[in-house]
Amino acid sequence: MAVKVQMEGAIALVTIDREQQLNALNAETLLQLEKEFTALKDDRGIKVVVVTGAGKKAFVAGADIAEMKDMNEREAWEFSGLGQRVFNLLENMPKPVIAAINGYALGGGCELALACDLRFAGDWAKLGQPEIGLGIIPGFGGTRRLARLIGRGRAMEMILGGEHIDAQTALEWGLVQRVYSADELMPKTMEFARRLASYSLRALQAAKAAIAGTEDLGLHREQELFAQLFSGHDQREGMTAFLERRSPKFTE
Ligand code: CO8
Repeated sequence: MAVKVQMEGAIALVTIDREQQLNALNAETLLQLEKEFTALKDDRGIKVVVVTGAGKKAFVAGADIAEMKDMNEREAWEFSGLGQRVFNLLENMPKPVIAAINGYALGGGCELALACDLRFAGDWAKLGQPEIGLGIIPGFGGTRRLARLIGRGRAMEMILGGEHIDAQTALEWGLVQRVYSADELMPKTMEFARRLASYSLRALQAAKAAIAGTEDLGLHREQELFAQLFSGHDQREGMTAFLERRSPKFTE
């Protein structure tokens, strides 16, 4: 199983466990996450959810490029829809969700962190939306959530520029709330989670609902634009070049 869930009192620790692929999200992993998040949503014994990645190198290095490479427009539309559905479920979870960003949070991995309520990062973490270099755009809600969190200018810089930013910059930009050393990241995250778990679930739920509201993110547009990029040359070239470890030659 690519997703592991451990309970510690009223805290659920969800670990994405595909360490060899830097925890990249394929459809199977997204479906497992959907199943686990649905169960946690309705579990009255769980008050706080913490999401992290297996190993020391990556939180999640993105959607699985090898799986996406040969998708057609329809398949890309469905894959984007699946990711959006799972991340919406997380964002709308009626209890706080904390991302413990233990390394690379790129593409779909950064989008996963954005769907959480709080982001605590290791000081070695790198965050980014590098999709542009693959000939695509973020397709799991990142275009809207990033702009909402750090503003349109910085979202443009990250999504058009495609560069990674370090944890300190992410902290300055408000993309993460706290930065910890490798020794501290999980203990401090769990300590904060325990603090939340000592409060009333009803009050936590009300606080989250009041802050988050029920805004329509307009993700349908992102899904459509994302999928259209799978009907041409550059997406396939970008992903093939990544897998072959060479620079892409974009022509469109
Ligand atoms: N997908 C699949 N495999 C991956 C991914 C990924 N996103 N990232 C890393 N891997 C694999 C590598 O292919 C490699 O596999 P192997 O050992 O079999 O060759 C293994 O993980 C280790 O990676 P590297 O050897 O590349 O490790 P490095 O330390 O050299 O580099 C990086 C680490 C910088 C994280 C590098 O792996 C990298 O750049 N990864 C890709 C990052 C990226 O571009 N992410 C965005 C992907 S696109 C996306 O997320 C779109 C989201 C919306 C999707 C919408 C639905 C269709």
